[in-house]
Amino acid sequence: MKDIKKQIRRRRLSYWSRLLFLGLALQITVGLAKPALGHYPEGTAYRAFQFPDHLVPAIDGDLTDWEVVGDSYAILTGQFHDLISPEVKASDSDDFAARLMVGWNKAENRLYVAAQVRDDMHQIDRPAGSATVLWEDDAMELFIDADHSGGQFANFTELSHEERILRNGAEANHFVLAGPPPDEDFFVNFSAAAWYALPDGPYTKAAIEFVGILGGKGVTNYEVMLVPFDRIDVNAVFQSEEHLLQENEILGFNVEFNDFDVHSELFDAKWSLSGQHNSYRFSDRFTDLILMPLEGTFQTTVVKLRSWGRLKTSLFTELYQRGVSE
Ligand SMILES: [Ca+2]
Ligand SMILES: [Ca+2]
Ligand SMILES: [Ca+2]
Ligand SMILES: [Ca+2]
Repeated sequence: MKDIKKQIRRRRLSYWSRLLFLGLALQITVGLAKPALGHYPEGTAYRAFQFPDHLVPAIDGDLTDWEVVGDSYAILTGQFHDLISPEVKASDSDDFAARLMVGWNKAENRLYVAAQVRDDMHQIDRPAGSATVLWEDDAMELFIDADHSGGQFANFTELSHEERILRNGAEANHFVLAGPPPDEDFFVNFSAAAWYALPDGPYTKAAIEFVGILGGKGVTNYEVMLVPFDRIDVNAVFQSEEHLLQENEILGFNVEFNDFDVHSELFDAKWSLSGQHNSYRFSDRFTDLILMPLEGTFQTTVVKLRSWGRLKTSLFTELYQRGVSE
């Protein structure tokens, strides 16, 4: 931007030309502002299926309740980018294959995420009591920036311990799931708010189902429910700001699958939906998630119910008015 302004001054353009340039400069500024809020890959927005109230999934690791979500909503292996070997093009293989789905429900104000991962070596080898290194095993990392504010949200190494506790995970969230675990921990939230990291709580729920041989071939199901927040207070829910989900709204969102195979602490791959590094620190590095309206089939049911409701209301009004006038 500075260079553009210098050029404008140097050329001593006429009044109208200057106006034209200012207009262009404004457009460029607006254009540049978008990626800062997280739009990776550019021009891509993933879709979240709106669950009708009677079909919201149970968080139990069994994904049959996601069969209602059409294939067009599925995010597949080819849409992920390996942050370790970016030259490798993703496609289903014995080494790694994923199917990710995102959903939401308006009445309950909840986001739902489900993933199925096939892996040639499902590696969970951390010792018991080491939940802080959950991500060093085959894991799903989940990132949400509900109000799409962007910016740094974690890993404030330059701040004091007290400030870090307050700011870590306040404006965006980073969850990790890995299992089956050697202890009771398979779900952590790096926001450090204990109330927002419960595997069976009112604001978060999580489950993992693994079928296969630990250290060998296997299929892992991940299932998560989250009530979204614009701001998390580490101490209390009532001091936090819940985010109200709306149709067609765009949220900051990202998923990374960690694949450790032969080497315990060396990534074989780190599959990222946004394809950007440092998602654990900056929510600008997330991708976009659009909350879709109810699919047509379900809309008909709702419209029918509403029409019946209206019919009942008008019937009642008619009877009431008749009763009053008689
Ligand atoms: Ca389920
Ligand atoms: Ca693998
Ligand atoms: Ca935010
Ligand atoms: Ca693996």
